[in-house]
Amino acid sequence: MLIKIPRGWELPERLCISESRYMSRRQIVKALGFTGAGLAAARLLTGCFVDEERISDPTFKEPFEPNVPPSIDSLYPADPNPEFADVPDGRTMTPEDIAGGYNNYYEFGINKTQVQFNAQGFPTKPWQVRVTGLCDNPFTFDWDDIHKMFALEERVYKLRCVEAWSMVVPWTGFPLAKLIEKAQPRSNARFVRMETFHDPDNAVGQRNLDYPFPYYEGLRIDEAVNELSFLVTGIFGHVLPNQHGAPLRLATPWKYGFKSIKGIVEIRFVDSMPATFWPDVVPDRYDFLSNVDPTDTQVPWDQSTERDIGLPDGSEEIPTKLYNGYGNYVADLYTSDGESFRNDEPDIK
Ligand SMILES: Nc1nc2c(c(=O)[nH]1)N[C@H]1C(S)=C(S)[C@@H](COP(=O)(O)O)O[C@H]1N2
Ligand SMILES: [Mo]
Repeated sequence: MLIKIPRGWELPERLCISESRYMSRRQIVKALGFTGAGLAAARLLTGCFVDEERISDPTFKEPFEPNVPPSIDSLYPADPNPEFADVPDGRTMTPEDIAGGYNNYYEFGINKTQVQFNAQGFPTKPWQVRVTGLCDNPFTFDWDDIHKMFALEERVYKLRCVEAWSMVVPWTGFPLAKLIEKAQPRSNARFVRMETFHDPDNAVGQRNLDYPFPYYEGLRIDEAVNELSFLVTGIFGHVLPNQHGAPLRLATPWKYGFKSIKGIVEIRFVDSMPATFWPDVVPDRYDFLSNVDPTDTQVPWDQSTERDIGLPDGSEEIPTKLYNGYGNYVADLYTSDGESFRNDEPDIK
């Protein structure tokens, strides 16, 4: 069944269609020598919705722990890491159904409330993650290893989306630094590139050719080994449900949410700055670092405040903090040269 789906928040007000399609159409129109009027007409013809098939029944809610064997289930809930055990900054924990009912995961469509349904039944088993590139100990690990390879811990983190909404949730997982230590990166490994699965048969949003799937992200290696960088296997004391990026996603709480890549299948050590998904989709708006910054004016959403999705509508706007309030962990990373990659061209696609 084809239905009309509202525009995603990541799309700018002025467009009814996604910018990447707009960009490529603009390039085509330019190449054909059409005028602005021709472009406007082309845009009108496209209509104001994206065709997306709804693949599941929205009245059915997937249980949060589908098919988890007892040997893995028993690892949850993991012990809280005392450093991140409390809800920070006088915030409140976001209720689980709200966090799990409002998701950015374009692989499952651009409508945040629909993602949980479109992601139902997505096969996360078997799953393989490749750790590869410039390292002495490349390895792959599977669904069981994701949960068993390193000691799991729980951390309450804030997540701040560039769309100026935020939430506070308890993730379960392990430090990215542990995985990096095991991989033994070489001295020329200056960045870590991560990639999401590609499975358009099972991920309806990946049939939307406006976006350059599979999703890809990256960190500087010093960011990746920072204490805060966390590979996430669970939430609210159980295995991660699909809409949050099962079976493995990243949490980098001082950066905008889109850096926290979901559905990871590859972690690759590279020697120069990798291209990343959103800066490729909307050039000049997002940069490689994308640290939370209340003074940022390159994005269409006012970054000075944010809305906590767990609080009732109309509640007070919360002032946004530089580095999302995690400056004591990460500010040192950005005091030397190379702070902004805004105008840098990625070397690796
Ligand atoms: N693969 C993939 N990862 C992704 C996204 C996506 O569309 N695809 N969206 C990002 C964005 S914009 C945000 S805000 C967070 C949302 O995470 P949550 O749904 O668990 O709150 O996931 C990020 N990771
Ligand atoms: Mo986001």
